[in-house]
Amino acid sequence: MKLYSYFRSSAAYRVRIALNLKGIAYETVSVHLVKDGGHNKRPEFRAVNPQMRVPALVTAAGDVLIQSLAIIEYLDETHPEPPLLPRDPTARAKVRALADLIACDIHPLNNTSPLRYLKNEMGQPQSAIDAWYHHWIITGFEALEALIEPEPYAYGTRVSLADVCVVPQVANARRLKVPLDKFPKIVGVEQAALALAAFDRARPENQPDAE
Ligand SMILES: N[C@@H](CCC(=O)N[C@@H](CS)C(=O)NCC(=O)O)C(=O)O
Repeated sequence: MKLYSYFRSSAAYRVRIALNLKGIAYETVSVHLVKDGGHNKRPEFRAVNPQMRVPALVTAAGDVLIQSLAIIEYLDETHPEPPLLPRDPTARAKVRALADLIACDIHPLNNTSPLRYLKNEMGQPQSAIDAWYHHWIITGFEALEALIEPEPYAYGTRVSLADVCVVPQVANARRLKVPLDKFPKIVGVEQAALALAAFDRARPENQPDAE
């Protein structure tokens, strides 16, 4: 498989973790999201993903899949071990809710495109953009902190899709210097997950395109 990725992309980080957990070998194709206004805007990448975002996964059959959660569910369905969603429907809904809280409600507000829009089209100073970023991470993390019960992972004793989303979002928060002292449970989940090789190998600093 081939993964269009960028070392700092938290959505690509989720897919890297899932590929590693499943033991799937893949080739990284780096798409620099910052240089020259973003190499993701180039026609050659637009031809891969019309949304011009990473990740995009080219499967062994040559299909191009986009959207990290759709890709991860595809990987979970085609490579069932270890499962990233529990079997019980209630537990599945709870794990998906933790993942969606991050992927649908925190991450889109703090992504490169909206931040650039705040700066360039809305004329906001960097201080306002930083305040926006911190605000949406902190309100999201307050809910997440109340919902998780590290045992030691975000949902029980097995790694799940929830951990796959938590770890990259915490990495983003750390990079943007969001204080995490109010979130001991989230940090506990991060630490338990990063102790696993599949998570550690997926870290931004361990990627071939790391800067
Ligand atoms: N919902 C998408 C989000 C993908 C996404 O926004 N990726 C970011 C990097 S984390 C990106 O490519 N941003 C480029 C841009 O916004 O121009 C997913 O989960 O895959």
